[in-house]
Amino acid sequence: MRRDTQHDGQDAAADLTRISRFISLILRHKPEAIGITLDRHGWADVDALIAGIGREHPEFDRAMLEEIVRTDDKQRYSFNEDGTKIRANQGHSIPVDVELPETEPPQTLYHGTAQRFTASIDANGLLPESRLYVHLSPDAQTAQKVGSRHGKPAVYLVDAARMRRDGHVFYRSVNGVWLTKTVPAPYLHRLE
Ligand code: HQG
Repeated sequence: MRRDTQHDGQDAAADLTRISRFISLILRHKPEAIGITLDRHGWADVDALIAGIGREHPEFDRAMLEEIVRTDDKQRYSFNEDGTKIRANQGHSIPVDVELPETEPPQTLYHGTAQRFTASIDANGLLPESRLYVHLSPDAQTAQKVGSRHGKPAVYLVDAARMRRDGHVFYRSVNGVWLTKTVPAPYLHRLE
């Protein structure tokens, strides 16, 4: 097989992306996939994570983990202060409390979804589905990208100010995603 520096670089990047997806699965949904547990604040032990992933990816080490955390395009993960623990910043399906303070949202937030979900959303509002919270974006462009993950995108504007006045609680994850339990249909306005 032909090897050159460029291909090695691409292979290494592809490995990191694959492992990053796996870390996301472990830290948000399925720590048991590598036989580890999360504490109630979502923290995993870094050495246990590295050892667990190392069973499937023998080349994986602390330097690779640090690179994944540092370069992640959505800043999905955080280390604790002394670097012995790691957690996902948001996106969990398992019930952990990542200790986000209740935060006053901007007037409007956005939600990106797929067009095929809009009939159900128009009828039932936004539900968290498999996750703990509905995820909202600070701008329409980000929402559009989130929606494209599911198919032909549709974007809703969310009247966050009115929700807040009506007693709905909002959190902002450390990577800038807005979270709330549900968004009832009257607060939604379909943009496209
Ligand atoms: C839809 C990504 C039918 C909802 C993103 C969404 C985000 C309904 C899907 C984060 C519905 C759930 C989360 C209803 C909601 N009827 N469908 N009543 N209510 N839905 O992946 O928000 O790259 O769990 O519109 O950037 O797409 O993973 O949520 O389409 O921040 O880090 O049900 O995941 O980040 O899908 O994405 P998801 P999401 P990562």
